[in-house]
Amino acid sequence: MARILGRLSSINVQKVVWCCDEIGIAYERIDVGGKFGGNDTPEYLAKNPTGLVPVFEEHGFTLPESNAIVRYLCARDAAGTLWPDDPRERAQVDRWMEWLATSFVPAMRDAFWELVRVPADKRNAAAVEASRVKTEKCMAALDAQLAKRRFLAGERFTAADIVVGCAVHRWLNMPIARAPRPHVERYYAELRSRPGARQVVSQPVT
Ligand SMILES: N[C@@H](CCC(=O)N[C@@H](CS)C(=O)NCC(=O)O)C(=O)O
Repeated sequence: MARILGRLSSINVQKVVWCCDEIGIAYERIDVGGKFGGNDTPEYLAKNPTGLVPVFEEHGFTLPESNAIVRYLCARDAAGTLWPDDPRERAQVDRWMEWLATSFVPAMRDAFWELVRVPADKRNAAAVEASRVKTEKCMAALDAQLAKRRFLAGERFTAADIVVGCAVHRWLNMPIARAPRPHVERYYAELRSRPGARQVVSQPVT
């Protein structure tokens, strides 16, 4: 059986869990990282020299990096649906996965860290505000896309919706003031109703 190494509170582990649940891949998930530790051992570093979670393992094949894992699993087991065959359609999926990794998650990082992980008396309010402003720009872009499309890359749910869905779940459940985004809220409600999303969307933001 496949193994996912990583704690479920990690957004990057969530992407892989949602992907496996969406496709119906059987796996065992092992808590690694954060308060569980285990990601600085020689054995773990041999699997992933960055020491970060997640790592996906199956039949002697080992792969770190959440977006690479999602791309691999979707290409292998969901080609033509979650990972379109047509290069132009697939590029639209990939483009939102890139945006998630290079824009949305970095924008949200400080607000998440300060409001969720740092004790109230030690928070950096300026960092939270800068992060909130950057994330709202990302949410405006997302809302504009979702005003025109049911899902990010069109009318069908794809790998892009898994990875961006994890970040939307985090942002909409963080203790922070947010501008109303009707199309994102409609989208999030639809994502939440998918059986494959259940583990991730029932996970509190911690
Ligand atoms: N680019 C990597 C980033 C992985 C990453 O930053 N993982 C964080 C958790 S979200 C981590 O391992 N933090 C250390 C820990 O949990 O101990 C990926 O997408 O998999």
